[in-house]
Amino acid sequence: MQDGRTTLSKFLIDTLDRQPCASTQGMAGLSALLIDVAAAIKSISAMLTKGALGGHYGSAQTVNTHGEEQKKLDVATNEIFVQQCEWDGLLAAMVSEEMEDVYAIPSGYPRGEYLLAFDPLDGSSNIDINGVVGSIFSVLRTRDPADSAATESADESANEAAFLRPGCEQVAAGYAVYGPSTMLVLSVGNGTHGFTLERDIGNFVLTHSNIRIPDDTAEFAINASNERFWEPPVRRYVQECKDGRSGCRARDFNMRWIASMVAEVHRILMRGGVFMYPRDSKTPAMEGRLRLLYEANPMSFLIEQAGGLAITGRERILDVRPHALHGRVPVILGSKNEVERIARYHGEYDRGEDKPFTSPLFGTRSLFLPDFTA
Ligand code: AFP
Repeated sequence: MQDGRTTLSKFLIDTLDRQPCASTQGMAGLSALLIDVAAAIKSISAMLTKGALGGHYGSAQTVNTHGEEQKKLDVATNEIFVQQCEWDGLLAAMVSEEMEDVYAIPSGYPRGEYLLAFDPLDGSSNIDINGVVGSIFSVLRTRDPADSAATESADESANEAAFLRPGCEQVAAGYAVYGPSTMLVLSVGNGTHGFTLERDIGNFVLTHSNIRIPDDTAEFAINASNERFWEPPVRRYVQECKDGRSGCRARDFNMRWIASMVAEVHRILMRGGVFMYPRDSKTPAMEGRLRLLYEANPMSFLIEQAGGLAITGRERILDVRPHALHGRVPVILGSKNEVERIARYHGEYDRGEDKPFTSPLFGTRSLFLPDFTA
C-alpha cells in the first residue's frame, strides 16, 4: 500500500477484510469500529483547532474518578468517543479515563464483540497553553475467538472482569496526536502505521507505513523534577545520560519532556528515544502515574509492533494482568537497546549487584577519582 494515496478505509479493508489471516481471523467488524474511532478523532481535531474561540478552554468545575479536576475538553472529548462508538453494534462496553465505571452499551443499541478502552484527551494540562495533546485507544475482544463455546452472557461480556486482561490480548491499539497536523497512528497486529488527516476532504491518508524505531538513541524523556523520588536504577541510567561523553556512556544525550505521553511516544516512533514515567516514592501507594488499560497497554502495543520495547522496569508491560479498571503501572519504553539497558540496571539493583553509579563529581575529568579498590 502506497504512502500518500492509501486512505485509512482502504488500508483496513486490505488488511482486515480482504486478507483474513491467522492474526486477523474472526476480526469481522474491527475495521468498522476503527473507522468510528477515526471519526471521533476527526471531531475532536475540529474542536481543538478552534482553540479559545471554541469556548472549550478552562475547567469543567467537575472532578473525575481519580480526584483530578476535569477540563471542559476532557468531558467534551469523552462524550464524542461515547456518542461516535456506542450505536454501531460492534461494542459490548467501553472504559474511559473520564468515567469511573464500565460504560455498558445502552439497551437501545445492539451489542457487539469488542471492548474499547480510551483516554479521550491525553496531556490535557497542555490545552490552555495550546500545546500538543492526544487521544489513546485500545481494543479487546469480549471472548477468545478460538473458544467458540464461550457462552458469556451479555452482562459478563460487558463487566469489569471482561476488561481485566493483559495487553498482549489487544487486537488493535492507536493514538491521535493533535499537533500542527492531526495524525492517527495504529496497529492491528501487523506493524505500526501512521495516517495524516487531509483536513479539507476529511480523509486519513497513509503517510508512515511500517514505522520502525531505531534500536539506539541519544534522547530520553522523563520529568526530572521527580529525580529525588526515583528508584536507584532509574537514577543511575539518567545520571549516566547527563554525564554524557565525560561519563561511562561516552556520548552526549538530549532530554525532552512535553507532559503528553502521546507526543513523547510519537517522537520516539518517528526518531527513536526512551520515555520513562517510573514508579517513584513521591506516591508510594501508586505504581507510577500512567494507567495500564488505556495508556500503557495501547502505547506498548504500538511500540513493540514498531520494534521497540515497553517494560515496567521488571517485566513486559503487555504481560501485566490488570487488577482494576484504572490501575497504574510504571512505564519505560522506546529504543530496544536503551530499554534493555534500563531493565538490566533494575535486575542488577534487585540482586544487589549494581555498580555504585558514577556522578559528575566522580567522572574521569574530575578532582575526585573514586577508589573502587578500597
Ligand atoms: P494529563 O492528561 O492529566 O495532562 O496527564 C498526562 C500524562 O498522563 C501523560 O500524558 C504525561 O506523560 C504525564 O501525565 C505528565 O505527567 P507530569 O505532569 O507529572 O509531568
